[in-house]
Amino acid sequence: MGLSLGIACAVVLLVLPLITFSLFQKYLRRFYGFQEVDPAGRRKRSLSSKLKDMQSFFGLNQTGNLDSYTLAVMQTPRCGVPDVHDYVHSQGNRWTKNVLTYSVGRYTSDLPASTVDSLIASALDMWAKVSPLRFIRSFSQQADIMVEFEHGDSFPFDGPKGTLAHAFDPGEGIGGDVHFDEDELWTAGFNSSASDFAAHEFGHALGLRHSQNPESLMYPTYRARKTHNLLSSEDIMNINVIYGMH
Ligand SMILES: [Ca+2]
Ligand SMILES: [Ca+2]
Ligand SMILES: [Zn+2]
Ligand SMILES: [Zn+2]
Repeated sequence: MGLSLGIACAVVLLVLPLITFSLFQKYLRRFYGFQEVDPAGRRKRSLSSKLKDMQSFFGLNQTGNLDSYTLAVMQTPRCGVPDVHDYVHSQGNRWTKNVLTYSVGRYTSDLPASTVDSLIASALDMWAKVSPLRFIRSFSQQADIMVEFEHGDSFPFDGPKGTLAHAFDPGEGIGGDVHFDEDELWTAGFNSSASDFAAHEFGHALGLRHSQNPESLMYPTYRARKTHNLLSSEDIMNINVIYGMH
């Protein structure tokens, strides 16, 4: 939490109220299941109650108002996977096998393919070290985990910043796939944290959800960490709950 709060005051001064309102609705729609009209005809939950859910997730004061701390979190680049899952149809949250294939379908034009390959290998290795899971490189377009820097699904990205990547729960087809937003500039300078970020997305591909614990690799916002290539004890416990111990 501290990481986002530090920049709160600087950020809020730069923001126009109108832009803010649409950002805020979009954020709650995308990550907290806010709907203007509830298709089931039940009483819809108000925007402010969804905002309280978001504030609670990030450990902020649950004011139900868009204060500067809340806004700062909403403007922090993050993963595209929602923070609450009860409204999303889930395909099931684990693979029924321990040996998974992965393949890079489309590379970014920002980095050499060999750099991307080694980032992905080291990100997957973080999970393999602490679980019975094994990852085998494949060149097929039908690998279990397809990694893409372009994508054609119904969850469009948003240009630079904002959402950086997203991933799908274990399952057939698009299940387990990881997509990075090619509108980001994936630079070599990003590398020190890039394997952590990729490992976060692979966590979703293995069935993990977002964590409220800022120490966890599965925390939803992107930030530079002091240490790299390290899972938190919570991450290790959660992957072991699903797949068993190493
Ligand atoms: Ca797949
Ligand atoms: Ca983006
Ligand atoms: Zn995520
Ligand atoms: Zn996608």
